[in-house]
Amino acid sequence: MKTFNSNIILLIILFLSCEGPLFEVPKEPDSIPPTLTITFPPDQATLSDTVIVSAYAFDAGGLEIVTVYLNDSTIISSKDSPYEYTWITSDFAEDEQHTIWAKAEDAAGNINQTNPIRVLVDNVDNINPTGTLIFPYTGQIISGEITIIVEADDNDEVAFVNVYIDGDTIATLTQSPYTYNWDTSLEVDDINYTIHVHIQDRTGNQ
Ligand SMILES: [Ca+2]
Ligand SMILES: [Ca+2]
Ligand SMILES: [Ca+2]
Repeated sequence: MKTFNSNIILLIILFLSCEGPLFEVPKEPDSIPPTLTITFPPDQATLSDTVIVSAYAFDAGGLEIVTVYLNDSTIISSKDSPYEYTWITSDFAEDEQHTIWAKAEDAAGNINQTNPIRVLVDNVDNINPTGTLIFPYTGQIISGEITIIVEADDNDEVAFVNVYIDGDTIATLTQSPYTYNWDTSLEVDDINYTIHVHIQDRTGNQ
């Protein structure tokens, strides 16, 4: 009976001595959310072909998961960097805005999330070129050698400018400035001629 009592006392002493570090300040819990940015593409970018969507994330207490969304579909979900995704933009709607945003969670459950960025997918030039016949103007009386001047422009690139007189092609111009020297002395005198031009871009838009 005596032995039993002393064992209890010993156990109590052991228990007290094993109690936590009473005089140490407990470690602060991690309350700082991760640093997070989308490093590519930039907001409002116009994209074509294949691009690498990438994000940067850091947390002093360690990251749990980094998630990147494209139009609300998950394209990256990873604990470790690099946070990258190969995006074949031609698989997505042409001439439309697409949204990318990212979310990061640290080991303590703190969450940071980016503002959505918006990018335009533009793989095909479907915009017509523009242009004007600068010289001569309608109703003008001309003589001798004159220079027909066409102004042509395109969002992408002008492929060629065709110049017609009375429906017949007289010149195909591929270089700016788009001009053609017309020797009117070789033409029938005192009649009206109709000049018109046709402008085409590299994709075939007219
Ligand atoms: Ca943290
Ligand atoms: Ca387009
Ligand atoms: Ca065009």
